Amino acid sequence: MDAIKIVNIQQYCLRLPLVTPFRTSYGRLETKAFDLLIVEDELGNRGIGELVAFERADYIEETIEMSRSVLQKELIPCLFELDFSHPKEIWAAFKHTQGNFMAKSAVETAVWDLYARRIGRPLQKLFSADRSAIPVGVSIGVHDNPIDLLATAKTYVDQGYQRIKLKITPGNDLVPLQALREQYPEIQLMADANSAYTISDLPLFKKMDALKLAMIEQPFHPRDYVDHAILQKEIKTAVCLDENIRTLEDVKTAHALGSCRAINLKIPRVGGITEALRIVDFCQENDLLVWLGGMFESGVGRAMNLHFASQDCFTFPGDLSAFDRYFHDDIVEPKARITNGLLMIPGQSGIGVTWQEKQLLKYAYDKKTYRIK
Ligand code: OSB
Ligand code: MG
Repeated sequence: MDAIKIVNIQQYCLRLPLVTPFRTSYGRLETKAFDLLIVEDELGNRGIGELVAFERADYIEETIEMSRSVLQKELIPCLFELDFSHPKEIWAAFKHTQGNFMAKSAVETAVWDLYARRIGRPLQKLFSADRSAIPVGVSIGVHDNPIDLLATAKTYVDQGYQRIKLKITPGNDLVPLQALREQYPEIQLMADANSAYTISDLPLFKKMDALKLAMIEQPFHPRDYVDHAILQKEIKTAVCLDENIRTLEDVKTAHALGSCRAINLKIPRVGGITEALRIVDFCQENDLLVWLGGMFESGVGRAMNLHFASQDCFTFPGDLSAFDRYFHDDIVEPKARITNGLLMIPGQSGIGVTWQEKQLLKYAYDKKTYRIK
């Protein structure tokens, strides 16, 4: 194929209110801000990607304003200079920009979508995936009391979610997990601490070990590998890393030290699809359970996640929910809905969803255009 050239990028800055505020060990989220990047090639093909970074630096360091600045000053100029034949070349072209994984992912995933549309194939085929629907899980925020929590969980289980992840925070952990386990003796249940604990909480995690949890996600500091390894040796339950994992090198470190047995893989947190594919390969070769996480994506990020998670190796249900678990409305068609406990992979070419500018502008508070010089 001839060289592909990106000639134009449109950036829409949007906000969508959440259906219910989401509480974690680090805070409370009521509205999700995100940008959509629409890349256009020399033939007029288009692709779309989502910048999922948060407004506050509370989950990881990168904020949406930092991502926008790096996109404008480094990544977009770099992309305009590049002639490429396959989207996996983008990741290497960005090597002189350190970090800023979500910024990189926003354009890199847009180019993957453009490429798949350009060759007229669903994105999943580029990963040799062909499942048309996948089982999914739900991530539930911190609740004040177990009665409300059990009611929330029931609405999700009744809708067909096949796995529950509960956010825990010191003082609100063992009791709600026990309540969920009692109500659902067999369900795949796990906890996500978002780094709120230290190794001095080891006795607590030993108690959790009795609850047959599928895994405990990110109990300790986002830079810690040593204490996670100590914990993993002391408990039967798998430890899963989320915030720690930005690159394949981080996964190798975790594996070498025995810091975890599972990886929550988020494409934007590792800088895009190319790095995510390398991580999947490593995990499979080294017996690490890898599964797909989420960050309150809109329909664009979710469609991309669905295509990626349709690979056969993703056997553990991801943090991939129907649009209405997060938002009242969505900006793409078709909107993701649960049927028989499954989410469909949108089947058209690229990420398989379409967007209307009118729908983007309804939720946009800013818009920018970049053109090749
Ligand atoms: O820690 O996995 C996390 C959402 C935002 C940021 C971090 C996390 C999460 C979730 C929700 O757990 C996952 C989802 O359903 O999108
Ligand atoms: Mg997490």
